[in-house]
Amino acid sequence: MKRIAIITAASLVLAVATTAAAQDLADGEVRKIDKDGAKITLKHGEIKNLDMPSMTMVFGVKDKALLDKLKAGDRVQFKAVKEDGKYLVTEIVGKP
Ligand SMILES: [Cu+2]
Repeated sequence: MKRIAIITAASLVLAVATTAAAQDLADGEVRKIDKDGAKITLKHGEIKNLDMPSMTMVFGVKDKALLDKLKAGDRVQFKAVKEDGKYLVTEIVGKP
């Protein structure tokens, strides 16, 4: 009985680690673009790497060029990080 519990725990840890790497990109929908301010408002799904539930919020962007081809209403996948207490989008991928 004890052995089964240990094996189960080990596979759970492995599954969580694998999931974290594969799901670095979060789903989002563009609500607002502020190019001058280098900001984007996104309605986003769960962001696993930030341990954040879905919500609508403003992110800074690492590079203003990320906003070039985006407009409100676009569905995207993006990567966000927390840097110096601020949430920053570092990568945005359009969704077909
Ligand atoms: Cu959020």
